[in-house]
Amino acid sequence: MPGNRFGDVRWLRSVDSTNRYLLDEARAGAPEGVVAVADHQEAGRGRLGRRWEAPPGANLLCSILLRPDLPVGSRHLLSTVVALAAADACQAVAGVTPVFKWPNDLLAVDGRKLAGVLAEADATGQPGLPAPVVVGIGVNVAWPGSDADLPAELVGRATSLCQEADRLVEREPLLAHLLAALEPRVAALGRAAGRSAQADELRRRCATVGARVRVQLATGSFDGTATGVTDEGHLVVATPSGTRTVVAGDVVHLRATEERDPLSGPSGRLASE
Ligand code: BT5
Repeated sequence: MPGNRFGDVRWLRSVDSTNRYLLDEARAGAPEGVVAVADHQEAGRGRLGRRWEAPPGANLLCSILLRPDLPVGSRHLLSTVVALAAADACQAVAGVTPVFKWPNDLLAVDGRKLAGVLAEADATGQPGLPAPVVVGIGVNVAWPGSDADLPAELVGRATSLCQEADRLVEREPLLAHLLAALEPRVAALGRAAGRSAQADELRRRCATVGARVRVQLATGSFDGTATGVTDEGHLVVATPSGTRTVVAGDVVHLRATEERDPLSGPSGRLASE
């Protein structure tokens, strides 16, 4: 792809994890822009040690090596631009418009998960090269075809582009669109105004903003109302004890069920969606 830094696309038949593969390549000095795609991952990684599931050949499983010259506080935007580029590709190739759930999920309008992003950095760095960040994304393309395909814990929680578009969607054009859309978004991160524009797009399309949320941190959890996303891509949450900015953490969207559940207490019970 002329003018696109993502020209070195390595399509692997099977690998434990495309993120692991690319982190090792980065440690061996691979340049920015290498892309690893796999038909199958034996140990696909989610965040916080979780697993990413996909049967062989069905979904887009890819990782992108970036070597950003970014303020450290803005690193979150690397995941953001990959998620935004994936959403561009879902729209262009499948006619599906995802919404975002902070920090890293693409959801269908009914809240089921279409894609997840996992960014992993290598702190050690390589001489003469900016430190690498590998951003991996799994997009459900053909799997699940329906809830019947899913393990019990994902029933009602995962969907695919084929299901949402109600037609065949292919991985190759999706990847091509994703990489084409990613180029100007990564370039924009080099300027403060560009970073702010990417964060603004996330802010406008993020279903988390305005939602009641439970934020789970390594140190515990708290509830509040998400009120915004900073120019660094961090989540702003209003709580009874003041405003908190969440740099990294898990977020559950909450909904009041009082009116639907006569057994809930006077303050309304909150249930995770
Ligand atoms: C994520 O984690 O959403 C990040 C997923 C990143 C996967 C890509 S694939 C290419 C690259 N190489 C890798 O090894 N990883 C990246 P998290 O927010 O922790 O979500 C994981 C949770 O989502 C799991 O615990 C399940 O509950 C659920 N899940 C697993 N597979 C799913 C799927 N295909 N669709 C929807 N939800 C899924």
